[in-house]
Amino acid sequence: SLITENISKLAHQHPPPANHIYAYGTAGFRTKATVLDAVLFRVGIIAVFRSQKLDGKAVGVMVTASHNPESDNGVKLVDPHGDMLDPSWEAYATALANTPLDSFASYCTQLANTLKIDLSKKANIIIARDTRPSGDSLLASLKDGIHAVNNGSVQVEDYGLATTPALHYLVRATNSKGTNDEYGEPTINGYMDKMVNAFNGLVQGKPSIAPLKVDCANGIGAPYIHDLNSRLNRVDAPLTLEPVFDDTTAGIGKLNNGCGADHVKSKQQLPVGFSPTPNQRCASLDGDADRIVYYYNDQRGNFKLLDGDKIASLLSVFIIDLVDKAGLSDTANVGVVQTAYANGCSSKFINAQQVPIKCVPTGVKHLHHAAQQYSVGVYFEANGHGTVLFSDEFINLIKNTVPVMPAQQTALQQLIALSEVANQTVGDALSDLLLVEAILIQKQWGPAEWDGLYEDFPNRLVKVTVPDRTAFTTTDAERKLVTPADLQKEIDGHVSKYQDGRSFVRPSGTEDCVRVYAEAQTRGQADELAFKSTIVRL
Ligand code: NG1
Ligand code: ZN
Repeated sequence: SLITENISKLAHQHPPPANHIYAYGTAGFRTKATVLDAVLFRVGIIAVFRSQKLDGKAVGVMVTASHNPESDNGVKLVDPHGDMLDPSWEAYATALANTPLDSFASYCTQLANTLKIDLSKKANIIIARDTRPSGDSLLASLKDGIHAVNNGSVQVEDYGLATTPALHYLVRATNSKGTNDEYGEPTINGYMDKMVNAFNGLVQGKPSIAPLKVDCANGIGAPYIHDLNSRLNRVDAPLTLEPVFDDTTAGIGKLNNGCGADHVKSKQQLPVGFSPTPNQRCASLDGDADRIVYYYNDQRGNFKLLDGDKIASLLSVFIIDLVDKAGLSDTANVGVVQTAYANGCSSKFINAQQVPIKCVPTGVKHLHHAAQQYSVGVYFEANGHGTVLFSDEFINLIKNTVPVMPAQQTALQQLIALSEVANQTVGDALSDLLLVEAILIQKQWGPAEWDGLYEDFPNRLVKVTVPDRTAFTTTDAERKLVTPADLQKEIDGHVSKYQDGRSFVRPSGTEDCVRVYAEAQTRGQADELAFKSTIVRL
């Protein structure tokens, strides 16, 4: 057919490198930018298929490698509701990426047949990228793929440079426009306005708090934080943002380099060359602004991290209190979703607030899915990726509850505002920042007061290269190894010697390594336990 010929012709302009195997993992395809050209072309095709399969609903494609080095890049697909690509389609994407050039076009038509996709249908693809220098040409390859299956009714909306969560928002807003549950105006302005207006409702008239230093990882977060700050100024909000590491000049190697959320969280250190004054509140975003961690130096100059677990704790305490004041504790269930990497002290703290915790395997889609089971589901990875999901039933409940007291009315209004600040599609550094700041403003708290909710167990995360990471399989939300046989027993043996000790080993879903995690009561013990788990015949 014409389309097969067209695909074949264009596919040959985007040949895959020899002997390279790709996998659509927890973060889509992600690797060195130099080997991604063919992948982007092919993702363009699968995006059109996905949209056609879903009656032309808009599907998103984000070109980013998040917190990875500037020379990496990646691509992930966003489903019409604004969430991650349906897992069954991850396999089709992987298969398409790995098909040899000569059989590629026929494989595409075969896949379309199997999936009963009508190639004459319309499709709508929304695309964006982060600030990486490779982004421009990869976006061009993506568009080539989209147009390879263009039947004349394939529509592409290119938002250029945008954050990952903004793209998720745009997809959901586009598809819900004109329906009963419109998500918001499908523009970047609409995205910002929705958050800022709701934030303003939460903090209006409250005394301002100290400015927040925001490390933008020299990425796409930088223009967004500048924009957010001017909007806050315009509405006279009690908050000012001071962006640092906001140089987005592409190709000079600054992105995520010595700064950003991943640097701060994994090194448990300040960005390089950054010296905040004692008790100054600071936050770091990652390269596509879907993660955020907070931190400060205490009076004695000790570095203190306020990671995803501390954010989840702050949020859940605040929300539980509001639900209580709204008189809905008996009808609504609030829950927290974490992964094995959540600090044991955070789990203890949250449990002590009578909030149930669910532990799920690493990967946003698992957290998001689990959080959807609650009226209000707070989910966070320790690394700072997370958000708060509000169920439709709960939103209806708070909108339809008639308050009998002013305090109840305020609580109901605040819950509605929170649901509008919180990105309902994916973890969002800007939205999370506004959620945290709204609570700190209401409580008039500095970072030390927030930190005082509980004290973390010292912990260590180590990367270990092994001959074959697929030999490592896990159970119990990745907290226990099933294979290699007997390894878990040895780890358990070590763990049992430490009070409050916890350690586990799991294969990474994004890098060719296994990760070893350990926590214990003291820094020395955590390091020792991590070391022992590392030498357990890995
Ligand atoms: P892997 O490589 O599977 O550990 C990492 C992060 C995840 C998640 C994904 C996707 C850690 C320990 N792991 O996964 O939390 O963010 O990348 O980006 O932080
Ligand atoms: Zn990211």
